[in-house]
Amino acid sequence: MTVPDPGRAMRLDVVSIFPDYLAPLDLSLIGKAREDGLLDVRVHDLRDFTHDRHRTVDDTPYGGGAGMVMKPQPWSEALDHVLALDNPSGARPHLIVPGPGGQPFTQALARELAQEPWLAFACGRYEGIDERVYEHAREELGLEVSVVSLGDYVLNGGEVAVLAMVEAVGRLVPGVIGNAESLVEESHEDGLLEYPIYTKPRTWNGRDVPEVLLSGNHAAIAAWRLEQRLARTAARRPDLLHASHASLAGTAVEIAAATPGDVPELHVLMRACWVQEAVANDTLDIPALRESLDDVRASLDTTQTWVARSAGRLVGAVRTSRHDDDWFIGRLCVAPDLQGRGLGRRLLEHAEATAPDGIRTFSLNTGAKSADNLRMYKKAGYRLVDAPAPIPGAVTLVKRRHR
Ligand code: JBE
Repeated sequence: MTVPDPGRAMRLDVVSIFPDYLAPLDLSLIGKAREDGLLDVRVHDLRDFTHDRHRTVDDTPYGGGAGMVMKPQPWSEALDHVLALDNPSGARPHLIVPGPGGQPFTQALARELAQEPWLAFACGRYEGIDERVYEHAREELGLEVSVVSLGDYVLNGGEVAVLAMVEAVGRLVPGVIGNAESLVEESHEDGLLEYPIYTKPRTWNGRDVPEVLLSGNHAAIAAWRLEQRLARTAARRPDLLHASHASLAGTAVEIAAATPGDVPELHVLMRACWVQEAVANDTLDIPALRESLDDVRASLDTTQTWVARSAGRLVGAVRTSRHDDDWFIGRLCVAPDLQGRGLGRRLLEHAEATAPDGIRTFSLNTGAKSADNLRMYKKAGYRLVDAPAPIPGAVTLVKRRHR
């Protein structure tokens, strides 16, 4: 086992009266990350901080009531011990106490916690921990303390919740999972559940894989998968389905290759969209804003342009062009009254899905101050690259192709 690199590893301390419960943290990806020195996990036995013959950690509740309460003194000594251990990063731990009365543990919280250098988990048992331990940790020890719940059901203690949280947080620590993109295309990363997946054989037990997946038509596959995600989310987790998703799920928006007949409307749509960009970025010096009707017409020959129509109306567009192994996605636009409903994302996914074999990266440009665009692209897995501005005031974003 490699010694964790203290400057690099995320530190995780777990205090429990059942340290053996945390043994699974030696296994699988999290165990491997520990061996690789990416996670520095230490498990402590709360009973080591008791001083009586029976190693007592609980007592009856003041004011009466069912069950037992964890005594403050062993917890305070256990926390002192954790804080006193070698701490090269100079940080203080964020203390997480799993409990059914906490804030919900979500992917968003996992992402936040993955940014922290040091997490300490206090596993309560019985009815929970004496309230003064929380106050002491905050006020005397200066720790950030969060009560976090895995879900609305009652477990016997915090250990199972810690296993889940360490796994969810640990896999977001850079290096723990090889392919960073496999982290992006997942349920809960962008607010929709995943589409159904299939592997060989093509027919199993008389059941066929959906025909579209065998078609080789990337655009059709992407459209089918998005439809499945929307349908699944609506059926299983309607709470996740934004009004926007729902409204687009109801209206058919069709994406088709642009033809010369689309050009006048496309020109008007582009003007409307890039006036918005001009205002957001405080410049008129945007090539897209200045494309003439003839420029737009000519672009149909030099790029692949796609238009989205809803009930006959042209509501969005995008164009793609190949530059060696990069697929450049340009002029992505959505009618101003329909923005923020996932249509831009759909056009983006469509543009990506039409990339031919041999493409390794997707790239695009947007205004440095186009906050909504930047948010959407980042959510879709794009990252800003440190390159000269393609035009003044613009930025380049890139995403590796995920196959
Ligand atoms: O979800 N949790 O973190 C819990 C911890 C302890 C007991 N029940 C829970 N649900």
